[in-house]
Amino acid sequence: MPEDPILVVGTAGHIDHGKSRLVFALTGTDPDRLPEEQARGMTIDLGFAHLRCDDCELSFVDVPGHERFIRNMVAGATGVDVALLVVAADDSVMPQTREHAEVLSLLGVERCVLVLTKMDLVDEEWADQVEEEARGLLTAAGLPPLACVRTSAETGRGLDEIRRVLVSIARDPKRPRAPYRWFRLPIDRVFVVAGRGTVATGSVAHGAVRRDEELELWPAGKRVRVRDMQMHHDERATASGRMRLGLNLAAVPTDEVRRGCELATPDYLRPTRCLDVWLAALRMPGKVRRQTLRLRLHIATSDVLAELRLLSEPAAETCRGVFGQLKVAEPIVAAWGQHFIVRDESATRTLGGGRVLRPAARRWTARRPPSEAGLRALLEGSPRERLEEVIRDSAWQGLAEARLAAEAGLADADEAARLSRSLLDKGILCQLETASQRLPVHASHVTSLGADLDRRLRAFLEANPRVPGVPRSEWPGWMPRACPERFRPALADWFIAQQAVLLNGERVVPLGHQDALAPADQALYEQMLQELDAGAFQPPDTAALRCRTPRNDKRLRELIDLAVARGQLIRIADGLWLHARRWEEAVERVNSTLRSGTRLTVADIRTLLGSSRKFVVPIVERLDAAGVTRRVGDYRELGPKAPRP
Ligand SMILES: Nc1nc2c(ncn2[C@@H]2O[C@H](COP(=O)(O)OP(=O)(O)OP(=O)(O)O)[C@@H](O)[C@H]2O)c(=O)[nH]1
Ligand SMILES: [Mg+2]
Repeated sequence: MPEDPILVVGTAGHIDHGKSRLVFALTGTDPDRLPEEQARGMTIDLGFAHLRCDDCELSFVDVPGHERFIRNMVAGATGVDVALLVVAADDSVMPQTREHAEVLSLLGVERCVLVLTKMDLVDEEWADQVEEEARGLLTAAGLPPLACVRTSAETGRGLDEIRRVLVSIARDPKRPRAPYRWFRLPIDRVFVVAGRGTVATGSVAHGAVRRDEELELWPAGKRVRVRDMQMHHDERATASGRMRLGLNLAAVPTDEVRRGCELATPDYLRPTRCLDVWLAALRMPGKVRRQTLRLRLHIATSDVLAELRLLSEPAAETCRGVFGQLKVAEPIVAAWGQHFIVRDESATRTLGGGRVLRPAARRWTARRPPSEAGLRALLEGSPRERLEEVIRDSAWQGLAEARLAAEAGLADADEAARLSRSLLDKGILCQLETASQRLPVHASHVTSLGADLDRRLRAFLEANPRVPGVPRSEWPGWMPRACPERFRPALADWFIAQQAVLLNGERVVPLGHQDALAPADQALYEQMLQELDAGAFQPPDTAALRCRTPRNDKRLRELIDLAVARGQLIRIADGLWLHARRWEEAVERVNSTLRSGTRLTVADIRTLLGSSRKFVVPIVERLDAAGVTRRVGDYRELGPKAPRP
């Protein structure tokens, strides 16, 4: 059975315009619960009330209008489905009417009802003018009102109409809902219930939660258990979607929870002190235009000092649609797409606001400057494009799917997995795999690494002209340190498989590599080969080579390695090489004799090859290793890889 519609309604508007009295008149609950509020006749902190209207549950968050308490207003306006913008008909639009309208718009509140209060004090023509002014303001703020209701708390006028409007919004099947499956609740109030302990309340941002579920309490990141929960004093076993919720947390001291803390599904959020953002609007706090500003960030129910750095020099006193990076004074949590407000450092003026693009960003530096294209992809791109950018930016970090989803603003880890697969299919990502793990990497990193490896490989071979290439076993060591060690062999193989480099025997060389030798080396090389060829099956070792001098010893050894890599020499044992022609001859002679049906002893082979005992033993062992022969007692028979005639 579908749940009854629930709507979280926030008030907004200038001080003394009748917000609290309206909530009282609608619900019968006075939202001004603090003694100080009662004494001063004004709202200081958030107030709460609720009303059941037919099948709809209407929750009210009443905010203060006083300019000194805007931080409370912002905390309350976070997470409301619809705002009642209250304007006293006898006073019309005032400074906090404007400021609240701007805050609502910057926080992404999409639905607003204009309420003219105190209609018992003015006539209709007067009210027409007030309505026109207020409508103009809201429309200019991008929040055209869904309805305008004229009310009086004295006479009760308009109250039924407000209820009717709210019920129709609550029942609207097209009401936007956050697509995220994770549970998230920014806490706006904490209190203790005797015998039950700490209760934290707030407007659920999105997701579902069950009794006894474990959540993370941020920014500390502590795991807590939901002992039980209530919506307006009604016990609930589960809750999902936008609503006011009070969560009774097991074994959490009250001093560990305060407004600004958040509760969320484990592994969804993580603390950050640096965020890449987009500012829908920003007014300079002082007379001078600056690229770096100190200000106060209001995000969800928390507010912290922050330093904002704009991507480019501000062109005017008011910027619109600009990118920036926020460095905050204390750790906070944030998610992609989240709305925020910025106010001046002394908290007297709202300067603007925007949305989070990268919740956990790296500091912009001269060495690692921000990518405007990347920021734009996060702002305007499709979910798949955002995921692509998050993976590109994470380089070799290999974020888990849950993290990718949180940072790209995807519904859940399944969506991240599905979109990752489509990026892989399109070749936008490469996937490195070990037996048990996978690391998706943006193809651009692999491509640019390939170009870099090619350059380094060429430079290495140029500096070492007699080295025939990088031994395959050493090739993973050429992979970047940024790539996790366990994935380096897979990455190294990937370049070979993609033919970004070539495998020449067991050596890695760049494409089109010609190991041309300098003339002096070439002469020595040929001499060495000739001597080894002439040595037949009793070839000289390096010390015995006539072409060797004390000065060319190292060079000669390198040339021998090169000849082995080129397949012109066959390494038999330490310090013993046969010319490739001689090796083939040995294989041929031994093979044809064995094929004629004779078994051979080592002494027979020595005679067959005209060799001596010192050489023939390693040669026969090498023939065994190559599978040309097979040892049976004192004899050699045909091996499994003996060439067929
Ligand atoms: N005559 C008349 N007075 C009203 C009406 N609504 C509110 N008032 C009075 O206006 C004063 C301010 O009302 P509140 O509801 O406290 O105003 P508020 O907007 O909540 O003020 P803050 O919370 O401080 O921003 C109170 O004295 C109310 O009794 C109305 O419809 N008619
Ligand atoms: Mg009030």
